[in-house]
Amino acid sequence: MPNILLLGGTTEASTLARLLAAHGTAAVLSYAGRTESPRPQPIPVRVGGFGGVSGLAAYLREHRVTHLVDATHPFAATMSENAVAAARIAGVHLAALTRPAWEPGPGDDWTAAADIAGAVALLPETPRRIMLALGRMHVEVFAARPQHHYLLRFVDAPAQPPALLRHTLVVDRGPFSLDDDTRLLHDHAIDLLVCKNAGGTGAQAKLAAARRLGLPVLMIQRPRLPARTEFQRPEDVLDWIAHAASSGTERGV
Ligand code: 3Y8
Ligand code: NAP
Repeated sequence: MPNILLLGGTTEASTLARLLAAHGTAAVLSYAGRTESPRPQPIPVRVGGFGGVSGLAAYLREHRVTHLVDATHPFAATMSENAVAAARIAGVHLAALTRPAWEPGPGDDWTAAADIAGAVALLPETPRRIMLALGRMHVEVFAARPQHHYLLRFVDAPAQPPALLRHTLVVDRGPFSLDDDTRLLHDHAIDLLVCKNAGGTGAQAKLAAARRLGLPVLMIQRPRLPARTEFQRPEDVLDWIAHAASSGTERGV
C-alpha cells in the first residue's frame, strides 16, 4: 500500500492533498514551519525541518514512506536537493509537483534578474516606489538602496520592523486577486514591481495588475533545481503513485 510524504507549502500541494484524501491514500503533508498558522489540510500534517538529508532519509525509513512528493515552491531549492538525495538513500520513489515559469506576454514590461542580489543591482538610481513581493526572508539586502520607498507584503506580522528606511508593510497571505492587487499597486502609487518567477496561480494576480497599470516588473529567475521526475498536474502524481504501486516496483523500506 502506498504511503506518501508530501512536501507542501504551495497551492498545488494543497490541491494534491485534497485528491489524496478523496482517494483515501495514506499521506502526510509537511510544512517547514515558516508561517504562524499554515492552511489546515485534509490529511495529517507535520511541521518543521527534518535535519538535513540524513534526517529526511531517517524519517522516510522510520515512517515506511513509499513515495516522496516534492511539491515545494520553485525557490525552495535546498529542500528539493535534500529530497532527491534522501529518496535515493532511503530507496523511495521521488517525484516533484511543480508549475511552469511565468512568461511575459503582450503589454508586459519585464526585466530579468538572475537572483535577489541581481535585482538589487538592477534597481534604478532615481528614487522610486517599489513593491517587493518577495515575502519576509529577502528584505535586508534592499537596505543597500535606501533612496526608494518599499511596499512589503508578508504572510505574518514581523517581530520587529523591517530594516528598510522607507517602507510600508502589508500583512496578507495569497492567493491574491487581480482587483485587490490592482488596488494595492494603485493606492501605494507603485512604479516598479519586484518578484520571483514562482509560476502557478496563487501569486500571478500582481503581474496582471502590473500589466493593467503599465508598470515594469523586475522578475527574479528560479534557482537551478536537481534532475528528478516532474509533474505539473496533481492528477498525474496520483497516476504515478498508482503505477509504481501496481508494478510492484515499490522500493519503500
Ligand atoms: C509556509 C503555507 C496554499 C499555498 C499558498 C503558491 C501561492 C499563496 C504567493 C506576493 C508573493 C511568497 C511567499 C507566496 C505565495 C501561495 C501559497 C504562496 C509569495 C504560504 C505558507 C508558507 C509560506 C512561506 C512563505 C515564505 C515566502 C513565500 C510569501 C501557509 C502562505 C513571497 C513567495 O514570512 C515568511 O517567512 C514567509 C516565507 C517562504 C518567501 C520568502 O522568502 O519570504 N512563502 N507561504 C510553508 C512552510 O512552512 O513550509 O501558511 O498556509 C504558502 C503560499 N505562499 O496552500 O494555499 O502556491 O505559491 N509565499 C513567492 O512566490 O515569491 C507571496 O506577495 O505576491
Ligand atoms: P528551503 O530554503 O529550500 O529549505 C530550507 C530548509 O527548510 C530545508 O533544508 C528544510 O530543513 C526546511 N524545509 C523546507 N521546506 C520544508 C517542508 N515543506 N517541510 C519540512 N521542512 C522544510 O525552503 P524555503 O524556501 O525556506 O521554503 C520553506 C517552505 O515555504 C516550503 O514549504 C516552501 O514550499 C514554502 N514556500 C517557499 C517560497 C519561497 O519563496 N522560498 C514560496 C512559497 C512557499 P531541514 O534541512 O532541517 O530538513
